[in-house]
Amino acid sequence: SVSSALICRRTPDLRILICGLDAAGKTSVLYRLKTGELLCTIPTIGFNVELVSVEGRAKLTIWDIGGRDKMRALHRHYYPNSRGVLYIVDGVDRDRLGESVDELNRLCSELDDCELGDIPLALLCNKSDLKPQAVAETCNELRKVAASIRRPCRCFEVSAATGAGLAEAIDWLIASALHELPKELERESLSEQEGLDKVGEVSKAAELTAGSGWRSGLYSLVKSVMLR
Ligand SMILES: Nc1nc2c(ncn2[C@@H]2O[C@H](COP(=O)(O)OP(=O)(O)O)[C@@H](O)[C@H]2O)c(=O)[nH]1
Ligand SMILES: [Mg+2]
Repeated sequence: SVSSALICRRTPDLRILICGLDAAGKTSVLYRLKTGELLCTIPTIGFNVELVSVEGRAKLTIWDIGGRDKMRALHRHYYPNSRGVLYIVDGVDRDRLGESVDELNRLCSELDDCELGDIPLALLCNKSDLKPQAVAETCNELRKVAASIRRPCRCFEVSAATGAGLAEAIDWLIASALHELPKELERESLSEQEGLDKVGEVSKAAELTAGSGWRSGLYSLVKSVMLR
């Protein structure tokens, strides 16, 4: 209806969580998004939180809640009202990939327990600047994991150091959080429900390589975040 369309024009506020093992790059991703720079991080005790405004799209409150064992017990207190999750994986550290997948599965069951609904989960394979090939392999393995996750889920190769891939990941997360349809689906003039079904199929199959399909059709966004 017209009124709901008008309400939707207001820039939405979205609460986003950053999760992942220690040293995966959670804090670096947060501050890359916030400032466009890689800052020197120290292991996070407690949490970091920043407001990141994505021009014309959304205002994000992004919580980096730390990845250390002692903090885990507190995590579930941060889940309520969250609208999306950035799960950071060290794409270079192959030794800890299994541990990271275990943590991811644990996170997913905790999110299910909190009844947050189908909030989207972006899996960020970080440190692509360091070893692009290793990160691509990690990303391929995570696509299989993503396919088994019962919520919108997609893998991205990123670098907090250079900012590569981050705009696209945030773009997808915002669109999924707002249940927006990629323009390519609009062009096919599907009904809203058909479109949402298709978005679900696409994101769950998670076979699209980063950049194909969605990127071109999705809304203009975030470049400003990265270039600021
Ligand atoms: N080369 C490279 N190093 C990174 C990247 N992201 C994080 N790091 C480094 O990885 C280490 C852990 O990062 P940090 O953000 O503190 O991880 P956290 O424990 O998940 O918050 C730090 O030494 C960062 O400088 C990246 O994209 N590329
Ligand atoms: Mg940290």
